[in-house]
Amino acid sequence: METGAPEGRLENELKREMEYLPPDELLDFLRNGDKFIVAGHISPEGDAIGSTLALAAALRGIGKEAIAYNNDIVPLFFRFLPGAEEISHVLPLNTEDYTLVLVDSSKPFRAALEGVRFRRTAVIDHHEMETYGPGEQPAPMWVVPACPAAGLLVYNLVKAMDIAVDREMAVNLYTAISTDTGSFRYDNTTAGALEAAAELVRAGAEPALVARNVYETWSAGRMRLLCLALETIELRDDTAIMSVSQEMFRSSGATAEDVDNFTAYPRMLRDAKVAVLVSELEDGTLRASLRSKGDIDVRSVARKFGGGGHKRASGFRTTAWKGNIRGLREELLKEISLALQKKDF
Ligand SMILES: [Mn+2]
Repeated sequence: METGAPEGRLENELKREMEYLPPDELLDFLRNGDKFIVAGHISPEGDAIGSTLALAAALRGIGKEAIAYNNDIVPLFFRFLPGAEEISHVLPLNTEDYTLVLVDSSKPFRAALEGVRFRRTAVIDHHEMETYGPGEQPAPMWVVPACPAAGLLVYNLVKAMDIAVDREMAVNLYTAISTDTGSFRYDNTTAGALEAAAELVRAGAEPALVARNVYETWSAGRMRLLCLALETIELRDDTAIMSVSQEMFRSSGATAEDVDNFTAYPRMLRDAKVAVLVSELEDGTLRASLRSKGDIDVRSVARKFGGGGHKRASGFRTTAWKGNIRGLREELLKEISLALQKKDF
């Protein structure tokens, strides 16, 4: 009879919990600074925005100046987040007086901040380590690729700094963790993520309210776009691929951000081990999102096209197939099929 968690699993879980303890270097760094800009990656989603807002609020809570920044506008689904309207899209003139804290990303260009001079730069991220040129690496860096969400790191950071988690912070962090785990359904859903979520609910986050805002606020245009996109789904060699063209955006009246998370649909197919969404931007640039339901490493595929991300969630943009959705679909199916064969071997 099997009871409880297999030992190896428990050990891994404990190891993960340890990894969520912020390094002292980062704690000192934040305590000693006074002017911060907290920024997440471009095309921000729940984790990038929730983490940015919660950390900025936490720093303000201990008397620091903290600007929440993102290069891009906040997607409609995340405008309900407390403080979302305060996210700045312009930098102060004297950026060199400010310390940059990158969240949910670990290189300034991911936040469209390359070339901007800051006093120092710190990183809180859960993506794979990037590679850095000489003198390029930010410090301190707290990068935990096994962590389900940057929001979970920020939560542990806030706790380690003895900052009280108020309702607004709780909503931001709960949204960060729940969206990055696919509402606690994906492989990255750990006991630690669920425990943090429970504590955040106690602190005032309302799961139903968050879910309603994130998942049940579609425009009619977005629903029409989905109908068109569903028609393009093809399942081949364990990969389900879907695409959205500019023509489809035009005829449905949907906006570019309406395609966010459409990968959820091809991945619902029982036989899909990998789900892909190809979408066409206004200038013909193609964007691809790759999701893996198991052990297939889709990041290695994304890298071949100049992108990156996580093992089970990655993506890229390319101008090499300008407007040629069919061509990129075929190339992707070929590359993913190779990755799948390697795995099965
Ligand atoms: Mn994230």
